[in-house]
Amino acid sequence: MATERTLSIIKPDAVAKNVIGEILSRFEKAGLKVVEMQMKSLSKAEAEGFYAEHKERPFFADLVAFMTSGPVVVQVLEGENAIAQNRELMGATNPKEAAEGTIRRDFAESIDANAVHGSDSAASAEREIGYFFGN
Ligand code: RTP
Ligand code: MG
Repeated sequence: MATERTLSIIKPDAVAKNVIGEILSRFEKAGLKVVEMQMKSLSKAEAEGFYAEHKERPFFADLVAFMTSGPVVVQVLEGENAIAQNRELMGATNPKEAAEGTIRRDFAESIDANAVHGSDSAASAEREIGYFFGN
């Protein structure tokens, strides 16, 4: 297995719930290392650009409104198989379908306010890390 990097975002609902530390702790306990990190409020243009792949989807406007509703914490996680491992720790997009013990099952309220983002492929990880942290 290869050492990979993936982009993770702690979304506004989780920041508001005061569980930044608990979520980071899940990554660390699973062996993923935080190698870059910033807390910021996304502008509308930043959120639209980040989720550009979804711009034709019916939920796009709600997604952008949610992602700009409060500060987020953006980090790069590094470790063995980091992209898939992070997705596993996160759980399904809809927290009602997320497995027990996953971040979304434990901290997310709804499919819109679902606590975390994680890159879904090597190509996405490369683009998303560059989007926030450059190359
Ligand atoms: P993310 O990109 O945020 O890590 O989430 P994901 O890969 O699990 O899900 P994705 O399909 O990429 O969708 C991005 C975000 O859009 C919202 N969404 N709403 N109402 C809906 O049917 C719907 N589908 C997706 C979710 O907040 C999801 O995280
Ligand atoms: Mg996605």
